[in-house]
Amino acid sequence: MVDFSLYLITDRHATRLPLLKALRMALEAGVRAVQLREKDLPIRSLLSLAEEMRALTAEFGARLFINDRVDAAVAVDADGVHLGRESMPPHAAKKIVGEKMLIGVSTHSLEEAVEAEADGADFITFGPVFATPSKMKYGPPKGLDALAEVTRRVSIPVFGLGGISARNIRAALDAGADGVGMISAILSAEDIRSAVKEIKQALTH
Ligand code: 3NM
Repeated sequence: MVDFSLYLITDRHATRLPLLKALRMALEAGVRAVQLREKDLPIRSLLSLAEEMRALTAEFGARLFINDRVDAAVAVDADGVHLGRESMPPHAAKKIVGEKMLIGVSTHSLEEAVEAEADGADFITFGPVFATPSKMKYGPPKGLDALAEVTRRVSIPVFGLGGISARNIRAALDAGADGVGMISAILSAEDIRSAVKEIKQALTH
């Protein structure tokens, strides 16, 4: 069950702190779901980071997702796997991870969103909603109208992603999003704990 509305995605290059220290602060302030997404790490380093993150998230009763690597998700007993365009499709991942692991899928168009749901995704991210610092990687912003359309057309939870901060969370929720995903608004914040608190406040008001 998707029981969180704030989805923190990692990028160890986005924080000046050691990643695990930054994550501990975010968890202390109330983050309940984290996706390990360190695409440039070779599998052994990724796996040992995943093991450390499994222990850390368990300490806080938080959910751990692993980006792309279904094998690593199984190996560390993660709560879910997050699949992208280059990952195996949800129906195939489900055969490996079984029924109790959640499957998140990154989508960037209405078609991808509808397809992800039909193929067995438990939830999707849709984006980039707003301009992100790394615009080159994720393409131009899709905007709130596109987010709203996706939320109308799928019945699984939709997380708005890309350029999300405390300031625009209300707009994403008003567009129908069930939650939001983010990297820099948390990991690059001067004070991670207060950033998370402000974001959580915006999510509940
Ligand atoms: N995926 P920030 S946008 C990892 O659109 C990611 O699928 C995106 O970082 C997508 O919160 C994005 O710093 C970056 O904008 C999110």
